[in-house]
Amino acid sequence: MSQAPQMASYQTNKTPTPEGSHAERLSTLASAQPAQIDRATGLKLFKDMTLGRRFEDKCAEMYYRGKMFGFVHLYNGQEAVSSGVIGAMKLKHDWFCSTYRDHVHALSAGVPAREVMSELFGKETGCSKGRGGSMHLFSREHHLLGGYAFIGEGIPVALGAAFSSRYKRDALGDKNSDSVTAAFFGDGTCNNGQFYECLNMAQLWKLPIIFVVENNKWAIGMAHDRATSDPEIWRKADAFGMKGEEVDGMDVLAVRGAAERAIERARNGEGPTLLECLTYRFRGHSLADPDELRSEEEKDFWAKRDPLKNLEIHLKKQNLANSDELRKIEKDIDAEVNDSVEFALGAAEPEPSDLTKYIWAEDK
Ligand SMILES: Cc1ncc(C[n+]2csc(CCOP(=O)(O)OP(=O)(O)O)c2C)c(N)n1
Ligand SMILES: [Mg+2]
Repeated sequence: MSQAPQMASYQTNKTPTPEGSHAERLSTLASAQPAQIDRATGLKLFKDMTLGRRFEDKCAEMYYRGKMFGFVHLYNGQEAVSSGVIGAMKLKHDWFCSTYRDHVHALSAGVPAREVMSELFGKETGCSKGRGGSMHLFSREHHLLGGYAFIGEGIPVALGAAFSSRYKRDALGDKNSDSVTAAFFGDGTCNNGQFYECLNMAQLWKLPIIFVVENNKWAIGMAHDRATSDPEIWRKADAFGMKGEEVDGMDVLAVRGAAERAIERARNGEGPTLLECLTYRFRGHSLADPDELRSEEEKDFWAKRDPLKNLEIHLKKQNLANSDELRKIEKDIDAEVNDSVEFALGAAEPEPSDLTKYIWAEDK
């Protein structure tokens, strides 16, 4: 029997190094115009990122203590992306779409920690009434159009929201319809057809949407550099005549700066942006992943770029905050997270008689 043909390019099209192509790129980023922030914004960002980090740590604790079940994908390490983008948008006006790694996007969008935690415990008080769980957070009030277990599933939904914003303004004459939609998804998802179809339509109709790629180098156990034709995802915008930008996704001010530019273009009717954030997850793919594939050197490289520590250094250097203030914020956040757990544990389960409720839109 003849041997299967060798496919050299299938193995990798880049030489693997502990840090991979991300490390080279971080040193030569195409754009490095960070946002300028005042003290209030700096503290808000620190608070939002701390909430994201500590909420996720608490989920891990609950999961490993056998109190939380199902698939749970944490966001540790990637906080600068959620806080940087959503923090630059108008809450309850702009729209957001997430993935199964959605807890922190929901928190940044203003969904109360109690409602997010309740959802993870399957309680009636959860933002999806306990029917969705970790991967399907939803809040109409906070314009969170969902977390999605299928990768890429949120992108066309986000596109629809962006289309509706434009349609209301241009076809229905609503001058105030200027909302922008942010769609968050991972590097692995960019090898999926829906990504390209939606980029095409977004550029064709100049839709007010930001495609936010959270490039954390891995799609479960598949290294990004091995899986895609050009690891620089932002360059794929070129094929559609779209604006693309790459940014240090461990630096919240860099992310915010890029987000501000993209939001401005979108609101002005100048169309979409493909924003690639170079980031890293500090934990395994999900809490069921023993995380044995990634090297210790790689993890160390990224641990040194911790976005929370980066922001703290900046705030102190610019005299925007001191250590005592930041420690106080952490303490308050810990209390908020503990409160969310107590609230969720004590909340009611959905009634079995309500099994078919919320499948279709409810009558008012
Ligand atoms: C349509 C579809 N195919 C396959 C899967 C299985 N799957 C779950 S997560 C994942 C990797 C996604 O990686 P990435 O987009 O980089 O996101 P990350 O988990 O790194 O945030 C895959 C292939 C899925 N959920 N949906
Ligand atoms: Mg990934």
